[in-house]
Amino acid sequence: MRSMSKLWSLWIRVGLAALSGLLSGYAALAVAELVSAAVRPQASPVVAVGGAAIDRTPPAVKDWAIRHFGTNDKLVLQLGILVVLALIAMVLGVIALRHRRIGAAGVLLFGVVGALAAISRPDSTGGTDALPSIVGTVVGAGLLFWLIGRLRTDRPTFHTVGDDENAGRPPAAVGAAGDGWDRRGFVVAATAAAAASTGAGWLGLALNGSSGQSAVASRAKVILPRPVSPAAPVPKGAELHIPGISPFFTPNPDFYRVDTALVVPKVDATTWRLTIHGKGVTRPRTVTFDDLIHGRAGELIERDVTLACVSNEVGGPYVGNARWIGVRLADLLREAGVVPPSKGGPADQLVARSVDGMTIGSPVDDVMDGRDAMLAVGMNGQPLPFEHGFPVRMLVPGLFGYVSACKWIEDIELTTFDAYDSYWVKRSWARRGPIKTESRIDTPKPFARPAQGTVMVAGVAWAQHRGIDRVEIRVDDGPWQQADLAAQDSTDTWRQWSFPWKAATSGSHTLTVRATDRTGTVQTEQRTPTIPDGASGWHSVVVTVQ
Ligand SMILES: Nc1nc2c(c(=O)[nH]1)N[C@H]1C(S)=C(S)[C@@H](COP(=O)(O)O)O[C@H]1N2
Ligand SMILES: [Mo]
Repeated sequence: MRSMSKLWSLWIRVGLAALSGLLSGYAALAVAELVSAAVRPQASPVVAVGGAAIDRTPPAVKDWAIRHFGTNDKLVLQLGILVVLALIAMVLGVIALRHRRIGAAGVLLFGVVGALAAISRPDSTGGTDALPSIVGTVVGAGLLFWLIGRLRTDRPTFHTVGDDENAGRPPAAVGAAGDGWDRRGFVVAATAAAAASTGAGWLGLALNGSSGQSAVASRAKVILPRPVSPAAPVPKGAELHIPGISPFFTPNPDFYRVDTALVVPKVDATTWRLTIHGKGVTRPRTVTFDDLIHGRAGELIERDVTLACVSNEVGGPYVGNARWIGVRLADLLREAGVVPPSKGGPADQLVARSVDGMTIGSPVDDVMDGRDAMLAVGMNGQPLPFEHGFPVRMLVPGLFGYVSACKWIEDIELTTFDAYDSYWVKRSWARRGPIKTESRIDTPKPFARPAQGTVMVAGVAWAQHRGIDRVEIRVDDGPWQQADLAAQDSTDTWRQWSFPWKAATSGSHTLTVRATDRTGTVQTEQRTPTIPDGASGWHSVVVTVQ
């Protein structure tokens, strides 16, 4: 009986050791969060390690994550990191029961990992980025050392289970249920640590959440300029009023978001600068937000442009249309002395860099060929939302976002494709990413059960900078039939279409759509994955007519 209760007591101590590990990890992260509020939110270990993980994620996995979790991919990543940390912390706690120093050193090791991740992030501001991880894990290791100390018995009963050492000792020395470990001390220390950590973590989160106040204030003060070259009014009939179809303009809150930023950069427009330099830049220049807004950096234009992501699956949601205001990028480049390669210039690649270290490379010829490439400051009548690149982002109609649409831009370097691979290109996406001719059925939804009669099939088609010429629908294996096209706004925007389908026979039917662009290219049936240069294939929807 006695050895039974001893075994029981051992298990309790092992459980409490695991709990000690968990509490130490919690304290470490909470303190790190608080310290990161004093340094910068991006230096918090989960953000730094998460960012490093994103950069090292194989392209196929990244694409899978975007596909399955959408914009929640980052939340899922952070939760995953926390679960792994919790498990490791518990293991370290149990190890510490036997080897207190090793357990505590294990916690410190994680501090080193977090610190290294933080200082090696592309947007790191230096050694102070290591502080949250270091201070946090020093506190965590100290706490583990202390808590495990309470769990220790005078003698290492841990490995003497079986040889009944306590036999003959007075009950007081053994303890009512334990083997002489400091129960009261443990409970008090553990409770105090949990409470203090919660306080520190909460304060850290609150401070980080309210960081970037100057950026928020600077955005509130932005008055969008009146464009010298306004967008043509949207033609009558460009917007169909069909339930379930994507609206012609995607409202800002609904606009898809794809980026690698775990913490959305909050950039103060009043201190923002953009530098243009590199090969063939005879007049390197730094411009301010005021320069852009007041037209000193180039003509202010307003244009409707549809943006699409290379990670968008056939039929997927990562495409949106907005009315943008910005400075014509070609003006700025010409002022800086840039000559496109087709006219003999030395640089064929423009590399945009963001404040968070993203690099996006666009062909100089595309940017300067007369299309409305711009440094955008306004989106659908608002200053850019922080998520979409405030204060300034790049846009090049006709190119996927990963090779054109740098958000939070702060640097433009002229170079060559031979000399430099940008972020996504290093991760096996193609150097050049022109948008493919695509179409999508928005309504009916897959597995809808429409009644017999006329079913309105409708959606959008896009082939930016070429324009959409025709959209066709096929029911089951029937002939291709022309859909009705909404009026074309510009060749840089998507085009809505509709097709009143006479659904005569009940049962399951497959609706398939394909578009033809104005160069005569028909959307290919051939299915390709998103990697390396965007998905292709026809979108189809299966419905059951009642
Ligand atoms: N700084 C930065 N800019 C970025 C990205 C990013 O990860 N970081 N992602 C690019 C990609 S892949 C796309 S598709 C577009 C998406 O822009 P949106 O989030 O405003 O829709 O932004 C581009 N610009
Ligand atoms: Mo993208």
